[in-house]
Amino acid sequence: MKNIALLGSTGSVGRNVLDIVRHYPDEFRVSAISSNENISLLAEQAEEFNPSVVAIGNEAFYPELKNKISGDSKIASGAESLEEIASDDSADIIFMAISGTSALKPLIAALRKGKTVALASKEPVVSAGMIVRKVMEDNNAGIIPVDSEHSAIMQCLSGRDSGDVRTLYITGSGGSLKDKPASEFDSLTTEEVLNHPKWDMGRKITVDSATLMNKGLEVIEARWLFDVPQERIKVLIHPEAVIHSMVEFSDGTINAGMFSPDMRFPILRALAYPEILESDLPRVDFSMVNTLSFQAPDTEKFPALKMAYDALDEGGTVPAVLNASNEAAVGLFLEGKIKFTGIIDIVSKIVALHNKKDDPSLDDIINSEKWAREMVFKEITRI
Ligand code: MN3
Repeated sequence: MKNIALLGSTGSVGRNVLDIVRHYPDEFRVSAISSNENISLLAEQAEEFNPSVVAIGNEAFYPELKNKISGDSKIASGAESLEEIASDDSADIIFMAISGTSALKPLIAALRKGKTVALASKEPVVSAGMIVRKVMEDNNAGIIPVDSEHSAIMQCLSGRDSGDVRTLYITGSGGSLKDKPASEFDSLTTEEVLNHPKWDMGRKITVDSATLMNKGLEVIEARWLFDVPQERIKVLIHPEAVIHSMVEFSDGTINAGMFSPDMRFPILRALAYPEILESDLPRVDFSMVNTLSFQAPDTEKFPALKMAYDALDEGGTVPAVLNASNEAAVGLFLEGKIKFTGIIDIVSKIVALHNKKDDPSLDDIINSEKWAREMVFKEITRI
């Protein structure tokens, strides 16, 4: 029986994790859950899974949550409570499904304790990849990727290290705007952007898929998770979304990681790792897949991808600024405060304004992210 501390239990990934746990009552137990502010769902989940700890990130919701929970779970609140859960000794796996930059401190706390982390949150690895890698290695901790592309890469590598890798191919379906002409981008509504053809995901990541920033962030994520330099990481648009990434080895052979586009596959892989558990998840039916096609991404129409490679080349605090300004700008787009094209305009402006710091500390990363978010808000109050 594995104890799972689940950070971000009410989001799209978190709900899928609980769905897997429900199907394997003899394998997994949920020891802790957390949400930022969705107290009604959090209370329901506490009722069903009876975790030892229930944490609410936003302290203002603590009294209301306490009223709603009748069981004997301990109720915690605030950002520190997430770090506590992340470093809890009774948990065998820390499952991080918090979206955005708030995942950074809990991730570092878990790695410092030598924990195994199932990581669905890509942002902390994007912002602080070099530090995350070092803390992981220094403390003999482990990260099992849950992002589908990186889960597929892990599947392809099957234990081999980066020394045997020639190229990592990260595939992507192309997002909701693949076939829309760029001339229409200015007038896109949030609904049009959120209408993803293949994956059902949270709102932030769906917007990132539309700009292709998501692939850019995944390139940065892969660079640090697998210790492969960016020149060896390529992005391919693969609309059928059957192959989730590929690894070409130095002898020229290639492994492809395939499964139906359903987050529960990488989640189950991560929870069961290094075992493989029997599942009844929807299989790939090759009689229905007539073609597997691949295209190079259109970097003129979607400049975000090049911005991500450039941020890796620049290094230091630049990826953190790219990540945080993107997160803030996407938030503004979702609130209807800026146009779709405003996202990338703002991000490139803030990255260009940033005075980077080389060899940053964790505090430098956090401060650069804070600076980037403030700059985004300044930018729109000027408009
Ligand atoms: Mn992904």
